[in-house]
Amino acid sequence: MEKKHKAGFVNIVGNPNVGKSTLMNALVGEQLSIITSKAQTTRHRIMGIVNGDDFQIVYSDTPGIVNPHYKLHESMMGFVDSALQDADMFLLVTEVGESLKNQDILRKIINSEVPIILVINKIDTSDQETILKKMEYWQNQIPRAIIIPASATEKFNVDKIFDQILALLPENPPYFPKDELTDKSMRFFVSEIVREKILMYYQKEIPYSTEVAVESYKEEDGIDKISVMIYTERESQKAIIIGHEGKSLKKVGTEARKDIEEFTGKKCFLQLHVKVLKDWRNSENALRRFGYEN
Ligand SMILES: Nc1nc2c(ncn2[C@@H]2O[C@H](COP(=O)(O)OP(=O)(O)O)[C@@H](O)[C@H]2O)c(=O)[nH]1
Ligand SMILES: [Mg+2]
Repeated sequence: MEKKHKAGFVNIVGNPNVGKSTLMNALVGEQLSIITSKAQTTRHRIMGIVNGDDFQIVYSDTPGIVNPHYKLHESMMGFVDSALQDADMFLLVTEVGESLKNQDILRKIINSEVPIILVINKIDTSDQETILKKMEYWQNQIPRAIIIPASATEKFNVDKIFDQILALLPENPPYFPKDELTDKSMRFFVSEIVREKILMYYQKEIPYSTEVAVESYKEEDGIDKISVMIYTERESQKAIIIGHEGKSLKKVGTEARKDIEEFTGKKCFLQLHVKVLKDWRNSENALRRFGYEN
């Protein structure tokens, strides 16, 4: 008799900076989502697919829940909303110091009909007593949740989360071809890698007022030639991105190129340009062009 096939959408949601992207990368075994210590690193819904002979898990990493101040944020929360709608189960990620905040989105998750695995992440920064108390706290808050303490960076209990997901996965045919790893293109990952370097090397509002788009992507024999545009909201920000004698931009380019080459396994010629696009965070046209449609 043929074994039944399981498949489902496992949607990873939670507050900013709790380790959602780190956890998805650990579960998928690939660096699909960029990770930094800054909030709002993730701006899109990014799928990471794990395939087995008789199962397919479609993870979705999502932006951390924020109160929208810009149209950009509204669109980011639109991605979270889409993840609320098609989830077969939630990985609700919290960190060890965190308690329940009264947010709409969290309420919707708690009141939904699908299973919740509540991850208490970053337990490497805590102690046994605190962790046990936190587990009890969450079990009282969300009685139907399965609580798993974990450390995404130390890969502690990631296997346990995986086993639990597999146990809860519904019977379904695969949603995507079995050799697919993600729903996103190489162009998307290149722009994310460049954005990660900007988040790492610039301070204050610079990373938040910056967007990155691939202008052209030519695959040639043994080398990819990629041209990337960095958009800022103001001239002053553009000057900061470029830096004295272009040194800052050069560093972004060098570091991004290394990561892109590691990701593709191929040599890369990366060109970076900077342009001002006034108030792009509040412009519907610009946001659409940058792929923030939901
Ligand atoms: N100590 C510790 N730090 C973590 C852990 N998981 C993630 N982080 C860090 O938390 C920060 C935010 O991680 P990220 O995955 O981008 O969080 P997200 O905003 O929820 O996607 C980064 O600096 C991570 O290195 C963990 O298990 N332990
Ligand atoms: Mg993230």
